[in-house]
Amino acid sequence: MKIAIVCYPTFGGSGVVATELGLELARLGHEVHFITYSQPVRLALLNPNVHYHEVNVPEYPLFHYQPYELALSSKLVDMVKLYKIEVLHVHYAIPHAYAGYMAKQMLKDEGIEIPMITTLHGTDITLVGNHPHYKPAVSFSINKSDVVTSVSQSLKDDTYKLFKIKRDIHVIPNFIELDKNREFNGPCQRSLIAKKDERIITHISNFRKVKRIPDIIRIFHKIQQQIPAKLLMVGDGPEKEKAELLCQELGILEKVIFFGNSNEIDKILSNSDLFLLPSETESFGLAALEAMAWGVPVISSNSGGLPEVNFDGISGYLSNVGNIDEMAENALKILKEDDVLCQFKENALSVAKKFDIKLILPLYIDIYEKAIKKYAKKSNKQLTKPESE
Ligand code: GMT
Repeated sequence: MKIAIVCYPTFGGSGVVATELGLELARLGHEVHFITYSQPVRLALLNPNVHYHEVNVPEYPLFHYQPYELALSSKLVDMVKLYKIEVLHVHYAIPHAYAGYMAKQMLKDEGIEIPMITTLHGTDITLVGNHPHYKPAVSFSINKSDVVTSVSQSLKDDTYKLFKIKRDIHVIPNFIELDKNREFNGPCQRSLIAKKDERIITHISNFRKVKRIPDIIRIFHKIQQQIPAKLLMVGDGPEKEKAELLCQELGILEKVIFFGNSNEIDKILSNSDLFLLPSETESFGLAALEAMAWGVPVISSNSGGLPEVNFDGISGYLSNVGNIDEMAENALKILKEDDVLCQFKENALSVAKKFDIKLILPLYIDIYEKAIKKYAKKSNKQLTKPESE
């Protein structure tokens, strides 16, 4: 198949999912075209089936806001025609589904019909898309998609609650590549980060308010009062500076390492003993799943789709949003004894196996194939219409 993937190229979960999906499809022999405004952070281009087309928005003094949707929809039209792309898969409704729909209409005008799959990722529904300024456009473009998928049951329920959606939403959970090289864990790596007796606790995100960064610092503050520990804070965003100040205020700055955005996520996770994700809301929690794939148990809130990923008492523990006392207690339950930690690590990995890319990818392939077939039938019908019509 020839598939166009539209996504955000940044460190956010939706871009990571889109990139990993595209790369795996390319490995299976499909031709994949990434269309976005800069090269996705996890995109390795050393595969003849992987193409990357950059969307450029020319500056013009009249534009107070750059018309990205316009440039994206035009780029989609051009690439579909040039590469004979058969299906559009847009990740994150805003503005991708909207631009995708416009591209479909422009193509239709030229006699080319192509299906569009929209994958909802979370904040496009629960935070941004729900804003009255965007809501009508988001509802419209979801309803105009040929197939809609969401990354968790919880996100599907939220979408029906928040928008007037007239079509089925297929739940296809996020996934993880379990077969990749997971070899570089070792004592010398670990000793660069922490002392021998210290537990390593990690958080990875875009440091937005929704991640409740101060809760992470306060949970760690309680943990390190009981056991020797280090906190690794990976990522960057609006809450980072406040977090650094809070660490200073609590007198724990020397026990916390702020890495900023990193391409060494695997190395960091391979050396971690616990992952913290106390988010206000999380449609899935890909970062938690990535940790679990490295055998790292998770202490998280129980909001959104997190209970579908982190199994309470098995791969970690879940608590109500903001209950930092319980989160710290649960973290200590896992971290205090080596044998308990070992059991949780094993459990985290076995839960992660349920989200193996090998199990999830066929669900997307099935959707693409059915959509392409449906459109082929449609255009055959049009071709064979009697002349009198
Ligand atoms: O979590 C973020 O702020 C990034 C955001 C994104 O759109 O990239 O993540 C959302 O999509 C991820 C991939 O499907 C999910 O794992 C995250 O849970 C979801 N974030 C929220 O719902 C807050």
